[in-house]
Amino acid sequence: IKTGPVSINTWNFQEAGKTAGATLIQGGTALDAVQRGVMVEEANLDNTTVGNGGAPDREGEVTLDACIMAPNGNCGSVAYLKNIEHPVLVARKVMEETPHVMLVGEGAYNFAIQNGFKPKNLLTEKSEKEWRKWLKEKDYKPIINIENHDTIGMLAIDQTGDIAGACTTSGLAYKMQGRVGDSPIIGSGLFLDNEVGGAVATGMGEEILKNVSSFLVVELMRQGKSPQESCELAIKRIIKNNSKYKDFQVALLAVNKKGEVGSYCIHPGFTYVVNRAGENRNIKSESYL
Ligand code: SD4
Repeated sequence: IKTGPVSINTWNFQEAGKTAGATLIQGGTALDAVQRGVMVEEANLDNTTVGNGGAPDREGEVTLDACIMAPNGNCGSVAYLKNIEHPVLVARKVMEETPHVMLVGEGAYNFAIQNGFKPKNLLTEKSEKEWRKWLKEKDYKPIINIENHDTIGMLAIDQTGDIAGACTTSGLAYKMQGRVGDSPIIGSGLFLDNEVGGAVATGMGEEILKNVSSFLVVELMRQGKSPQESCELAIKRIIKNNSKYKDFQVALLAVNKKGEVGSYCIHPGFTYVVNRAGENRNIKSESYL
């Protein structure tokens, strides 16, 4: 295992990994690296699970969840945020410029506008068409590795050895109005401790929330388990707690302060990107099934 700067991110987001890696190589902070990395996917119209172009809820509204966590344990989060392309930037502002950790809905939106963010319609023609098609049957059944797919969670360790993380999503397609998933919840979609390492989650948010999975992974690493073992144990906890585990996907991804990386998921199909010294590698996660 090489020490030195490293970034990891969920799914096959190569550009995000490269952006974070480039920031780290230039001596940027882990916090800037994860912010810039996940912003690539927030702006990517082809990614229908994050930011602009995200699939809407069942009322046809795109609502975004995001959070960011700094090496000193500070964090910021937004949930149920509409019409703002880069929720991670708003989350960072919540962290740095308010006495709070989390702002939601109208309050988060008003805060963003007061801070100079410009409103933007995030529903693309393509997503609207898909939604109208869905309205005919209204069958709410997230498809493994498809509708649960493509939330970006990212962790980075910079040249000084500090770790930071971010997570951003539009959540599950055709979710109920007002639904918030795991992604903006510190401890569920993301958690880190600068003495130990960090973890991010993707997949069925409800199951991740019920098991506080990212926190669990970090606490297992604190007890001396490797990132790989920790992700496996945390996935097995989800499986133990829900006999219907074959019906949903959850994937966990972690890095410790030595730069060792691990990942585990329920169903095969989850991959992640590791960027070391500016070089991306896409890795297939091991799975329970
Ligand atoms: C959620 N965990 O809102 C997110 C969905 C996800 O890739 O990970 N999509 O439940």
